[in-house]
Amino acid sequence: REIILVTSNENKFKEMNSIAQNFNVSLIWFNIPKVEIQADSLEEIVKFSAIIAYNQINRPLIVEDSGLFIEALNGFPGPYSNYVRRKIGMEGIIRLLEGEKNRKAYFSTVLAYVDSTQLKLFEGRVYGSISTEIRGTKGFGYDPIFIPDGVNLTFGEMSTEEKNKYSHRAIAFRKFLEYLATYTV
Ligand code: ITT
Ligand code: NA
Repeated sequence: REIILVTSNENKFKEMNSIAQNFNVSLIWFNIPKVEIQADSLEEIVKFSAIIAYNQINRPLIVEDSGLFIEALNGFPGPYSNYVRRKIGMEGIIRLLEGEKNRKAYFSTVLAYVDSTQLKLFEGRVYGSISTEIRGTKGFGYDPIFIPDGVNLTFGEMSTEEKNKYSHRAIAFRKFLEYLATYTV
């Protein structure tokens, strides 16, 4: 079975492809810009992205939108994670949390599947904390400052396979793959 993944982010493709193989799904990477509206929730953003992509491609596909939600900052940057990373970077996040004891945060992925009959959402979350310094050179985005609960490594210090044991994206994608296994268009 083939499923198209629309994303401009090669790391997302790599992470998901390594899981897809275990489910006998071949993931086809469409490296085209995902159209992103500005909205206050990942769900709303990804629904629009999915519909726009489906209108262009007309084949069953998935897109996902992810964000980092920091408790002491009331969930900021959340759906604005991309913009915030470009503006202030990981250093900026560490600075915002200077002297803050509560470093709890979670990553969320909302994945949308769309075909000719439906649009369906799958969420994945991983809880953890923001490190006090940047650690590791693997992964992408905020990986070097996020420590998932249960280990002392940042995502930036993990291989793709290790990150997939914990990550928001892996959780959302496995939920989708389990659904897909029971579903025929
Ligand atoms: P798309 O083409 O799929 O949109 P993107 O990299 O822009 O790729 P998002 O909009 O979903 O992806 O990501 C929002 C921000 O959160 C962006 O700065 C990412 O680098 C970061 N991010 C997303 N997933 C992440 C992960 O697993 N680990 C670390 N940072 C992540
Ligand atoms: Na994006």
